Amino acid sequence: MKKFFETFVVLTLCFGYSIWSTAIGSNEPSLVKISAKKFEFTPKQVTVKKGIPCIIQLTSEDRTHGFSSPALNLRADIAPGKPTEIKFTPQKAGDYNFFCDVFCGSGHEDMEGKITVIE
Ligand SMILES: [Cu+2]
Repeated sequence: MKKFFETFVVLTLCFGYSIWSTAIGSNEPSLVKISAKKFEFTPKQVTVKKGIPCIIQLTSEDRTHGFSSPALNLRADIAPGKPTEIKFTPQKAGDYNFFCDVFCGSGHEDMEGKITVIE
């Protein structure tokens, strides 16, 4: 009977802890920083987790750029000296392209990157 009780206590603690840590973990959005300059994004590739809220913090090192990912329904202007945040929760695993949609000079067309959403 004592053994049973001990097992019960241990299981309750483990189970309780896993629920608690899951709840804490999912409340905290992951922060992804992307910086833009002529004519590239740094980093060019970021990975986020499906179902976990995510904040993309965009900064520009030179002039106004754009950030657009139509497949994820994300779009923002990135003005220099003013970080822009986009909050979203990825719903589906996959690769999603993003690009600059504010013409910033010759080379603008190559300004792109990829968001990878993993399960
Ligand atoms: Cu551009």
